[in-house]
Amino acid sequence: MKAKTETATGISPELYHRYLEHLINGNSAICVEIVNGLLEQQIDIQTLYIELFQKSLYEIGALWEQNKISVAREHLATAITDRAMNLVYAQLFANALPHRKKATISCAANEFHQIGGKMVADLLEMRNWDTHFLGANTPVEHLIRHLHEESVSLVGLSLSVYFNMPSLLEMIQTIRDAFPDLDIIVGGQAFRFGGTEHLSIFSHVTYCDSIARLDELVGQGNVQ
Ligand code: B12
Repeated sequence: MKAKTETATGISPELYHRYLEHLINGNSAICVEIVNGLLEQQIDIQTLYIELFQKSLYEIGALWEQNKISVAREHLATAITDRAMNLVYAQLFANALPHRKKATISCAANEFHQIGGKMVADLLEMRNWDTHFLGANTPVEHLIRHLHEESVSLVGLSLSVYFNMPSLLEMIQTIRDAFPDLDIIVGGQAFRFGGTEHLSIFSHVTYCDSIARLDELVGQGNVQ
């Protein structure tokens, strides 16, 4: 059966709830079918990411917090989401331009939430950035080595849990020491209730409260 959308750019509440139910029940095949249906209808990728993947994972997190689902089921939902995101890559990389600025996206050391950072990396690809996504828990010395090897124009750092703030700040300081003028953007749920004041002591570090601001903050990555 084909996925049903309410508009060309949105996801109907009915479809969302069907997807969520199958996500919770671990029905990868149906989740994949729904996502493939939306892609066939040329859903905007950012809408897919935010209105389906992010929304459902936030709901999964709330259910886990209320002890209504197990940690195992939360891991299952995350794994299905990760698979579903991989369905977009044929489309995402199809029109990559040859000359693009490089961006590296990473989680702070000890930060295991990586779906948000992966989304940001993809959304930068869509804006013509040549993006390296390093995933969760990157040791700071290896991030620095990577930045030296790749000569990037932008670093994006993701933080989901507030208790990892010291490792984020250490990471920023170490990048700042090695690359005084390199632009850094920081985002993630750790800042939901504050914490951006820790970032204000650094130059060239911008907090991004929503990926809707990516255009304004980083623009396009193609070399003019
Ligand atoms: C899946 C999950 C996990 C998985 C992660 C696996 C993986 N492969 O990623 C695992 C099991 C590892 C995990 C562990 C823990 N988790 Co958890 N987890 C989640 C869950 C359910 C989904 C996370 C997710 O992918 N969300 C969807 C993405 C798309 O959203 P996002 O991360 O917010 O990203 C968006 C924006 O924030 C932003 N963004 C993010 N990064 C960046 C970076 C840049 C540069 C920019 C510009 C933007 C940006 O853009 C993204 C797109 O809009 C959330 C629930 C929730 N509300 O998200 C809890 C949640 C994040 N976890 C939570 C907790 C408490 C934990 C643990 C401490 C639990 C424990 N006691 O062990 C540990 C911490 C582990 C660690 N050291 O990091 C809390 C965090 C509360 C807080 N903020 O302090 C949450 C919110 C659950 C809850 N409701 O309480 N978790």
